[in-house]
Amino acid sequence: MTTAARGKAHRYEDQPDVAVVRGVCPHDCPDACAWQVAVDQTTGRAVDLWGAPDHPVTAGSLCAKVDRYLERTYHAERLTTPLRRMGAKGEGRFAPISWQEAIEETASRLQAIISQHGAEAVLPYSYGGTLGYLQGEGMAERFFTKMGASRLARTICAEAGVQGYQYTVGGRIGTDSTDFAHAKLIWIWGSNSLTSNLHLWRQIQTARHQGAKVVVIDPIRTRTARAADEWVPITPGTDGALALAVMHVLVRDNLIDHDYVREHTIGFEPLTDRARDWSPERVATITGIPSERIVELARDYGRTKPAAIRINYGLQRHPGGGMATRTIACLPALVGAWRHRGGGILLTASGAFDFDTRPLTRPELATAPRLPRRINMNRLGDALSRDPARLAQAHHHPRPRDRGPSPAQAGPPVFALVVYNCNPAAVAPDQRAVLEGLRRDDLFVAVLEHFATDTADYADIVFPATTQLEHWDLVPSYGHLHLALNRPAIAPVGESQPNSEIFRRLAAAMGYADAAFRQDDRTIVEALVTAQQGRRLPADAWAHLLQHGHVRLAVPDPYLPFAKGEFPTESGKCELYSATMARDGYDPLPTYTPAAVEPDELVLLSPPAHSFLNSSFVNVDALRRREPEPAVTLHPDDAQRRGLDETSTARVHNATGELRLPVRLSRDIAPGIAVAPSIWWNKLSPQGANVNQLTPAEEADMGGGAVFFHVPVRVERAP
Ligand SMILES: Nc1nc2c(c(=O)[nH]1)N[C@H]1C(S)=C(S)[C@@H](COP(=O)(O)OP(=O)(O)OC[C@H]3O[C@@H](n4cnc5c(=O)[nH]c(N)nc54)[C@H](O)[C@@H]3O)O[C@H]1N2
Ligand SMILES: Nc1nc2c(c(=O)[nH]1)N[C@H]1C(S)=C(S)[C@@H](COP(=O)(O)OP(=O)(O)OC[C@H]3O[C@@H](n4cnc5c(=O)[nH]c(N)nc54)[C@H](O)[C@@H]3O)O[C@H]1N2
Ligand code: SF4
Ligand SMILES: [Mo]
Repeated sequence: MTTAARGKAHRYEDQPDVAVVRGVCPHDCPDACAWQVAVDQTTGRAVDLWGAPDHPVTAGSLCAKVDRYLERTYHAERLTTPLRRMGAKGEGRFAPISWQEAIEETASRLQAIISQHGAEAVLPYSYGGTLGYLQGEGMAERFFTKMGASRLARTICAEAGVQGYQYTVGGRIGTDSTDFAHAKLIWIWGSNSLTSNLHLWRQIQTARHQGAKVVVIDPIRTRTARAADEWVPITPGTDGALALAVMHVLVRDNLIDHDYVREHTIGFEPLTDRARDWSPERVATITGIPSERIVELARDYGRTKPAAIRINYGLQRHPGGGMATRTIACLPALVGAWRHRGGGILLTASGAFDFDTRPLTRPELATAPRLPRRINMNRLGDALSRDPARLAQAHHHPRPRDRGPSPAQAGPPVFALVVYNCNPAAVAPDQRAVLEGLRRDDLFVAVLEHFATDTADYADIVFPATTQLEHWDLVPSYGHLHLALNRPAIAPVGESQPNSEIFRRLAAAMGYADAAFRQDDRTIVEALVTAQQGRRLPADAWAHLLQHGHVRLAVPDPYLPFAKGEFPTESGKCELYSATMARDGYDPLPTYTPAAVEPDELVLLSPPAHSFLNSSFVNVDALRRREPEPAVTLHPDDAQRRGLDETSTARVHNATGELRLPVRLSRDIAPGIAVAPSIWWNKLSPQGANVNQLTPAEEADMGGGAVFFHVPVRVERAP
């Protein structure tokens, strides 16, 4: 792939009418690939796109989805003008209007709502359409801060795990993903790397060529599990128990790195007592993993050095997901894995960026006397309800010690929703409640989008947004240590504008006179970079980015964050016992609490489809054709018990909703689970509704995180 990409670059270097522009993939993916775009200078069209050969992680290749980015950018259904709704909400009938009309109408609706109900009646709603600093929460943050709008707790993906992980190690940092190449044992825990983190696989392959063993712990035999040396099927939501049994064996068999534990951890004695309760025999009945296998896993982990764990977000989308992540994060310290290059654990690298984002977000623009309320994005259905009790429930309270307000103090109902970089009608839990809220006649909805998504169909006003080929941005990574600059390669398609410009225009129409709303995109990006120079970035980072397109963070190379302890926790140690957790209302020691599942229920999992990125790319025909039509996959034993086979249609239902899906059978899943792929567009699904009809808006134990993978359902033959 690398050679091919180099060849390409050379081919265009010989063509004076083709310019090659550097950029970076904006998608919600740990790989943050740097790319290069060939643009025909006579037509102004992008004609080719490939992975940057000189980026250490991208190494010349993009994934199959983003290989189709030009198709997506020049898609016949790209939104090219602002739109005003003509039909009923959800119907998707619009008429084109001018930018001036769209901006003025939106600003005047917002102003009327603010003067009648206060600025908290406006709710911004955004997530991972782009991970760019600027087109993500850049100008948008300035705009909503100035307004004093409700704030959004962006909890839909990773919050439970991130909070849990931080209790143990203190920061959102871990093993450098490129160091996985040096590991001798790799556990991939709750992650389908070949689908969702492709470029890690290259490091893993390097490690395997040098004799490393790769074990995948997952209820599904994913394509990653198939490619690995071993698949350990686990009952969903029981990973914390498995980690406790591993600790039990490590202690019992004395596979502990006592020096590391003594110097760099706190709470080993009480942890030892706790782990004693979690014998492999007991945990076998919880996890479905035979006790001998648990013992083998633990011994392997204790004896192989370096051992690296790639833990990811699959296992934390559960009621006990925060505690499970916190528990697993203790393991590397117990065996001293942090000492070695290629040892440790990686959940996210985002904390390594830790930029001072004030030059971007401008917190000083706030004028409200107190911080506005914060709404948990997983509770969108409740947030859009007129019932004060439900609205109170939508307030973010990430820890037991954080109390939500009483209904009387929940604040005004939401009367305006401004959606950007997100498709909540398809991706948010409790879809019925979300759609019911979006249908409210007294709710004004503005959506910034590339396409008429399920969400855009509910908008009063739709703004056409530019893609990454058309705007400036700066993109960090949550999977590696390289920052990349994105330059616009082509002119905006149609009349589309960057999010930054749309909020700039809205700010002007709202009468926000601050200079912050007149700064241009390139200036903002440059100011953000220069503010980190000499701190998180090398002193010449901006010049380097302009020339090379990407730059490594100014962190040591190799990057072994905890080789000498130095955990950014309260104690400065890896907290096996956490006083912070006790104060926050949790058990200070690792533990496991089972989640409720009735005997006749299956646990429905809906992990990402290989060819989609969340709900992005579902409308790219070539990619949709690669995905099988939505179906529910069952273990043959579970199907037989229900009188189902591959000719049947199943009724899959629970208290949240119901779907009818064709049945598929597979022995590549653990018994007791059902699998349906995410995240189809509702309107492109055979039934007009996707799996989020069934996912409840309940919260995980930490961070107000979503529980997309703890969805108990009943499955029976559809009449
Ligand atoms: N192609 C593609 N790539 C993507 C995405 C996409 O939609 N498509 N999404 C992107 C986003 S937003 C994110 S957050 C990341 C997600 O990346 P990851 O967090 O790595 O998530 P997945 O790769 O979906 O892997 C989740 C895995 O967890 C498993 N799982 C579910 N419950 C449990 C459990 O209780 N225990 C264990 N051990 N495993 C469990 C599922 O079966 C699944 O295989 O990927 C990003 N990359
Ligand atoms: N059942 C189930 N549901 C899930 C998950 C699951 O595994 N199963 N995964 C969850 C996870 S991990 C996540 S992160 C969320 C993801 O949910 P979202 O963050 O909503 O991700 P996408 O579905 O990709 O939608 C992003 C939208 O942003 C738009 N967009 C992209 N770039 C821009 C831009 O520059 N400007 C504007 N205005 N728009 C842009 C895209 O066109 C797209 O429609 O979904 C969650 N939902
Ligand atoms: S989605 Fe991920 S793997 Fe694909 S190009 Fe973007 S960053 Fe790379
Ligand atoms: Mo995510």
